[in-house]
Amino acid sequence: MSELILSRRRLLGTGALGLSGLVAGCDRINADPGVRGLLEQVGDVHRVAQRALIGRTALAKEFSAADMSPLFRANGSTRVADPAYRAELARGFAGWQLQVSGLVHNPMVLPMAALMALPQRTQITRHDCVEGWSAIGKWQGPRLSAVLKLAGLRPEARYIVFHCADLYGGRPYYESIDLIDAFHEQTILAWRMNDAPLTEAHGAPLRLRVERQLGYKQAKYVMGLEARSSLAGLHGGKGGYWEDVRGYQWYGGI
Ligand SMILES: Nc1nc2c(c(=O)[nH]1)N[C@H]1C(S)=C(S)[C@@H](COP(=O)(O)O)O[C@H]1N2
Ligand SMILES: [Mo]
Repeated sequence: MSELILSRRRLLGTGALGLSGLVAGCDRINADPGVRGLLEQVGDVHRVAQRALIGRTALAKEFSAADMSPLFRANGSTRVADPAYRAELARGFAGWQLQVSGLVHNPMVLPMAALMALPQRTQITRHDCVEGWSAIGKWQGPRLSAVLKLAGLRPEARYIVFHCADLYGGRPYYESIDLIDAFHEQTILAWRMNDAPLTEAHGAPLRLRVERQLGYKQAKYVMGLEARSSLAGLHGGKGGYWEDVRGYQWYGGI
């Protein structure tokens, strides 16, 4: 904040005024169109700084059932070739288990029944794909934080990696988020979409919903979670499929 006040003073050349003088004189200063432009710039700096500091835990907008898109398109992989996946799909994922590994005190496997037995969160949110489409859908599942609390993160853990069952363009799809998003209220491991179990096209049996980020972060076909201290040495090292392949931002904030 003091840095912002300093930069306001620098911009406005009001070093002698002091903050109260500056505030008192605001209306007068605001009336000058040139100064107003400068204030707007400072406002932008402040918005960015505020978002960086406290904005990460704010909730994504939630919608009502009436807002749900009649058609939620499927994108990226819509079918998984892996034989073990296909066998589990055929039997309703009865023997499927989520693997929780890496920097945790209790590495574990969780069958679907265990994920369904945890407290559930339901949210109607908008999915924004960088390819230029959006859709509003309803998601249900346990919070990722509940699973991480069961496993117990080690202090060195900084990232949660999502290992997926599909290959896209011949490479394994994967994604990762930091612990702010991992413990965000709306970050869930969804097994239901629009009041029905996830379909294969949308990521059955389990996908990530990390609602403050773009579509490519919403990993489908999640087979395993891995807590790591660094993303180096994992696939292309940039923390996600599109990050490695096409240089997309690792933090796809919206
Ligand atoms: N495993 C996996 N997850 C993925 C993808 C993918 O190809 N494979 N595509 C991503 C992209 S770019 C988008 S927009 C969304 C699409 O989710 P949907 O198919 O449910 O619309 O999934 C994301 N998660
Ligand atoms: Mo996307």
